[in-house]
Amino acid sequence: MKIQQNPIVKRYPHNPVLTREDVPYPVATVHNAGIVKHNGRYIMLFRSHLHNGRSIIGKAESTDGFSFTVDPEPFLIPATNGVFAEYEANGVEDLRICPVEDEYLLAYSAYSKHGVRIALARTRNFDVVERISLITQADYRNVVIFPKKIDGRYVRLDRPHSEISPWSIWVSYSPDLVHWGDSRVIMKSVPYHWDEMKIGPGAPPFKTSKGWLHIYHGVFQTMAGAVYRLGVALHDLQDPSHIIGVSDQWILQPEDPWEVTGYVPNVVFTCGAVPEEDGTVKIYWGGADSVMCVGTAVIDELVERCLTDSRLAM
Ligand code: BMA
Repeated sequence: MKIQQNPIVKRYPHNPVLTREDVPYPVATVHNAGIVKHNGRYIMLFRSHLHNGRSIIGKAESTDGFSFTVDPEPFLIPATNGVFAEYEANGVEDLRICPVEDEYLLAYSAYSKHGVRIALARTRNFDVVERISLITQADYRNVVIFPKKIDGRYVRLDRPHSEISPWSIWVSYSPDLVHWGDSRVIMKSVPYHWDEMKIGPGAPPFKTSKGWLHIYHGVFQTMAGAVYRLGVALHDLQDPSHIIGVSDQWILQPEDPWEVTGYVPNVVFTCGAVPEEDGTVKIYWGGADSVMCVGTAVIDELVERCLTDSRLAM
């Protein structure tokens, strides 16, 4: 008997939607893209490894969210002067596009000989980009910012590096996008669970009637290396530091050939998702750090998983 699988995230049948062959300048990979719908067009800001092993960010556009055309030139490369030049010298990676009130905040990993930290930039139209500040010290990755200020402050999730306790998700607040504080841990991996090794923020959270929905990544260490999967958590609308529920089950794991093999095998990694008016969400993920893929889920079903089949947040 064949067991019928009914995945909660339905893969687009023509994945991958973007590969290095689609890029008009030389790159080794295309992955871990932030994405939003801006004026009816999908704007994707994707990471590529150059042939020196360092990463830059390219831009692709689409009218339907599935078929993308890449700009002739990269969108964001390491800064060449000022403080950003020192901290971006070894590459820029895994950019999230966070729609916050009336602008887009771009949060990305900045690599240098000093480690990895998060840089923040802003744009309104994807033509002009203004760098704001380096908003963490070293050894932080995966910053996502909630769409709305709460009590006058911006709210972000991030993932500090930790050799002492499992890599966990933290919350911080800022009045001005530059100074961040009131930090505390709000979600941890669970021992002997699919996310037991580490977790980190994924796509910027988006609003549902039951809470902010956050698609995150979780990692499990196997004898053959780490496996990156996606999970989902629901945060309180008034107080995002309060987690209402975290789905016990993952929502996506590496299965397609371009997720199972590639530059880094067994990876699905998200930096962006687009909620649609019909109640679905398009989730975008890098497959094996090599290509970009998309799938669709029903938002209510993701919320339901958090409410009815939840594991403890910590
Ligand atoms: C993480 C980051 C991601 C990457 C993932 C899998 O630590 O480097 O950019 O997709 O590993 O290699």
